Amino acid sequence: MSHKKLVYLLAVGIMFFISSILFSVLAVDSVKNMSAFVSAPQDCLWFVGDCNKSNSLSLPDIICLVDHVFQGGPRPVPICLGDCNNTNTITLPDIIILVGHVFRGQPKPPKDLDGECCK
Ligand SMILES: [Ca+2]
Ligand SMILES: [Ca+2]
Repeated sequence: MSHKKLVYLLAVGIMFFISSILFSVLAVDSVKNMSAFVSAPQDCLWFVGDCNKSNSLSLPDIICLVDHVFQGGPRPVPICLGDCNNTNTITLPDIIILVGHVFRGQPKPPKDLDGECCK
């Protein structure tokens, strides 16, 4: 094997070695970023139905929902603050569920586990 061929093969080998290290570093980094994105703890701030963000469910929350549904008042943000049946809309059944909990001792509206209302 000639000296030129040997130098050429050595250079190709070194380049391959360096590129494989760079690739693995980048791949590990992107996997770390992806897993951080997937498993990032989300903000769990509110109770479903806590329309006035008081950290409790009571009459003012019902009034807040009634105002939105029947009077055109502002929609609670995030929507899970008023979406007591997890339909992604706020309508009369949501109010009925909240009234049932506040005045009749029925269970709390179910948590919105993939949203901000997971308390
Ligand atoms: Ca409240
Ligand atoms: Ca709803």
